Amino acid sequence: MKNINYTHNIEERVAIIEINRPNHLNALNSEVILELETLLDDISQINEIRSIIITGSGDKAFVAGADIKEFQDFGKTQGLDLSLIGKQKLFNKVALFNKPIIAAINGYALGGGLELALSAHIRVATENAQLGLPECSLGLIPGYGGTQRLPRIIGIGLATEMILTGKMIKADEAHKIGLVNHIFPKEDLIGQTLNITKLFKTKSPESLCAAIKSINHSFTNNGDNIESQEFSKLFNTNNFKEGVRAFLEKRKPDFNK
Ligand code: CO8
Repeated sequence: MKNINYTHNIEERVAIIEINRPNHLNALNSEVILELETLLDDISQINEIRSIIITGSGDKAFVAGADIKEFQDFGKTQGLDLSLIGKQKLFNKVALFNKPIIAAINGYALGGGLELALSAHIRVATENAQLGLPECSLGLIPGYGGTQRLPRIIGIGLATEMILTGKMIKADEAHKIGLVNHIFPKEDLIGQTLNITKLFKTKSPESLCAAIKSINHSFTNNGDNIESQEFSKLFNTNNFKEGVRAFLEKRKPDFNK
């Protein structure tokens, strides 16, 4: 793929996606979004891969936003398409993915870049990361889910301030307000993130998928019902039987069949 470096480690059951447009600070244009969509569709079918890390190439940026050059001449109809298609192809696909996705933020995560990280299930960052939603400075608002997901993650008060001021915050502040879960040294970002993904290997993949779906519906009217539905479906999985049998037999479950 032209704009993505992709590796996977079947033994560790993890895929690493690196967005690779360093000369444009990894800004997301429609080509990158399409490549990510195709790759995610492929990975969703690979049972051996249990989680994904998304990061940016170079040491300056995770993703510095949607590609401003691409939408500079757009009108209302194209703007609506940009938002809806981007959500369908990438942002909502990430949020509802059937395996955990961690955004490893290695520098600027701005605009659509932060919105991509907000769609991921866990965010970790390097000390030099800077996060913000500067869309109002461009005469826009966050259009890839930022006004919806940021308040859910950090609360409406702080989210409103971040969106209306467009202010970038540094990694330590992002950590303090729960926007990123961990800060890791730059040189060991992926190594430390892999330590989190190792824990997913010891969980039933169907449970992780159901938990992601259920958590995505928190703050909605139907969340409670979705949780019960997802919970009940798991009783029909072999991995539920394996998990319970392993507990009773005082051994570790083997979810890797
Ligand atoms: N789009 C396109 N190109 C970009 C972007 C971007 N978002 N960010 C950086 N670049 C390019 C620069 O134009 C520059 O290219 P060139 O060398 O050809 O001029 C190159 O990357 C390097 O950038 P800088 O020289 O600016 O690097 P600095 O270290 O001086 O500054 C910054 C780094 C502060 C990150 C600066 O690049 C910047 O402010 N970038 C824009 C950040 C931004 O506003 N992001 C939000 C974009 S809008 C958005 O994401 C909207 C999403 C939701 C709406 C769309 C869906 C509906």
